[in-house]
Amino acid sequence: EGISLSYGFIQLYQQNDDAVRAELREGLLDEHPWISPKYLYDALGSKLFAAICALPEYYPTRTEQGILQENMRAIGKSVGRGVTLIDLGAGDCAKAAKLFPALQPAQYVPVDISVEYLREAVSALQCLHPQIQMNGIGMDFSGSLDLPDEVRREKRLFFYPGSSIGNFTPEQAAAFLGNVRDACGRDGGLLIGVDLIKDPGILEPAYDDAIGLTAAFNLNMLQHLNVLLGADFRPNDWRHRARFHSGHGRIEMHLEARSEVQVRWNGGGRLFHEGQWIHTESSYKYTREAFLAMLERAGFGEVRCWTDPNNWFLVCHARA
Ligand code: AVJ
Repeated sequence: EGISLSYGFIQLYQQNDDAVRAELREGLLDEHPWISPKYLYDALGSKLFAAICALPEYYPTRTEQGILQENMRAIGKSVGRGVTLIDLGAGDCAKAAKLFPALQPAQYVPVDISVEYLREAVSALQCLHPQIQMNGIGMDFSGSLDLPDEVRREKRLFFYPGSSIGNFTPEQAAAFLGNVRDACGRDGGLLIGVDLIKDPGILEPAYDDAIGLTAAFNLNMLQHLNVLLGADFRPNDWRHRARFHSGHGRIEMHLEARSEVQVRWNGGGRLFHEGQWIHTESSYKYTREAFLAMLERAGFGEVRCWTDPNNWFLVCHARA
């Protein structure tokens, strides 16, 4: 007989299906069509993103990992032990798992919109670390950070790595950081990674790689929309685009119609003309100064920062 490990997987749906469909229709029918990047993450999308992180062109994951590894002792000292580690957009939980030896969290709470993918990742990780209480939460945390009662209130450390904060506009990001600050509690904090503004010659290939993984990631959103909306998008009708807009300080990803495309979904549809695009993701890049100012405005106290030798990426620990 083996040892049976049980863990509490909490599944929450903050948005019901009607609200999701309404949001998707609103974006698709807009004069400038858009879809929130959170819909990139169905089960396949989460796998494609994990693969993107291993691409030679996609420097953020590797650079952030280098910063965390180089400074693990200092980060561990700054954060302290026995935290309640709340991992926002946990995905395969690999980044947080690398912090376990230094932080020895009392509880690990991975949160992700991609529920099935998260469930598998957490059950595998729980087997490797039976001493850590793990509670996975499937939820869209972009609107509200209301966590269930199972999540301990003591020493909350929100972990928001990978420059996921870049998916928000700076205004949204400021509001979101304020929510995190409020959810921290007095003895809590935030460990966050943010991508820094750099040469477009480095930025753009990271979002338009040679073997087409990012293109597949972007196009897969259409298949996810087909499921969510009952739509009939054909990925072959669309082309992946990624450009850095220095005025906005952001990478934009689009899906551009290769020809005139008629799309239908339950209760509606739209004709897209050739060359028309759907804006599927913005990925904002910051300067160190702008990002630190935003943390301060969100109400955080003492902040410690670490970066890589090229100054491509920034990791910050901000106390509540
Ligand atoms: C998960 C939002 C940080 O913006 O770099 C990767 C997503 N999009 N390649 C990013 C992404 C295309 C990623 N974030």
